[in-house]
Amino acid sequence: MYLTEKTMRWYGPNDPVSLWDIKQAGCTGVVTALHHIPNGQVWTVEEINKRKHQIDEAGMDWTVVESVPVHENIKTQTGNYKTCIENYKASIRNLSECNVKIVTYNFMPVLDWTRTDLAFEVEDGSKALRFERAAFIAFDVYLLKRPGAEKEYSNEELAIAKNRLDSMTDAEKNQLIRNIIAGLPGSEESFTLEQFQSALDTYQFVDANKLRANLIYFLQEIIPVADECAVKMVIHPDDPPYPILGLPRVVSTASDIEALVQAVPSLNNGLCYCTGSFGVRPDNELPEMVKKFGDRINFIHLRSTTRNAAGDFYEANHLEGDVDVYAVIKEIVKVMQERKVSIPIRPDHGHQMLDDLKKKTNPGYSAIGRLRGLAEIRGVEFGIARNMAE
Ligand code: DNO
Repeated sequence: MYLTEKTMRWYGPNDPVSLWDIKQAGCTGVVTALHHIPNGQVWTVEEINKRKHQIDEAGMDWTVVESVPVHENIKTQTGNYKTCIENYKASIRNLSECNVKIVTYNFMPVLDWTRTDLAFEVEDGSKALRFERAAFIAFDVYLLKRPGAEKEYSNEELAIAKNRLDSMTDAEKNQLIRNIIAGLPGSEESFTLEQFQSALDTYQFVDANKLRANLIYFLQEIIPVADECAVKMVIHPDDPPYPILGLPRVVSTASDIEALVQAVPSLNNGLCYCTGSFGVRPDNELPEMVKKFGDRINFIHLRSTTRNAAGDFYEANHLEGDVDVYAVIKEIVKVMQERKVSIPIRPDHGHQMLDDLKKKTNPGYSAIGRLRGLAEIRGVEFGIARNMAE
């Protein structure tokens, strides 16, 4: 019986959650990255091994890299992008040499994942991450004042956003700005408002077609290297899974993934299947996507969101919300038996709860909420797998 390999994300030696915490949560694998190496530069064998030894000492494996970030110049194909791609290839080769064989990345312009509220109190008193559309529009139109932004929203939406803005104190406005542009954990970029607008401007001539072409070019360059050294590259979907701030996004739906597979069919051109990101779109059929891309799903982020008609969503408990986690896990268990592999999984995010409410934690990545998520996921998977086997 093949079960998923249980992992948790670790932000390295400065993470308030220790490797021993992760081990006690029942993980055998760790997901981490060399966040201290600037985006675009080579990860050397020496630096990779240093990190690997820290994880070995806690009796776990460095199962997945999340992420080797893709430099903005690669996404826009400007400046030294060719050098950045060569450096990326060198990092893949070096990781392989150290036997780290699964590499996550994303191709979201400028921003990685985006939320407006990092401490949204849910009814049990725990805190969740939330994306509130009115606050986001208020940021875009009235705080950032992005040229032309108001044309992208309806009059009704603008009126709601203006009301929302007027309800905020200055401190709340500043917090909203920081939440969006100061970089959530794991995103490699952080901006001031001026820098942020200039970063957006670099996409003036990059529409969705161009971004997709640039992504395919990148894949055509790096996947042959991944093939040569048996590294599985897994792309993380856009979060949220639609264009924001006038920026194109091209990894949001099954047909987006299909286009990448068509262009570069190697199975090492794979997917980090993130139910929390894909699940924000009601038109993404999550269990179907596992069936469709099962042969190239090589890393799983499991979490659920609750969305509403206004376009807001918050991160629900792992077995609640709009994602049918049971149905997803069932398909994953089937895929693993067919492929005869254990796919690494991590509980993606978790509520800040219990003792963690008193601590300074990385938003989404406190220990206890993820422990709860992992325990629930593990139980569901175990039940499904045993049932299938009997
Ligand atoms: C957020 C994460 C993302 C993810 C990157 C992958 O919690 O899932 O930041 O790590 O998009 O490159």
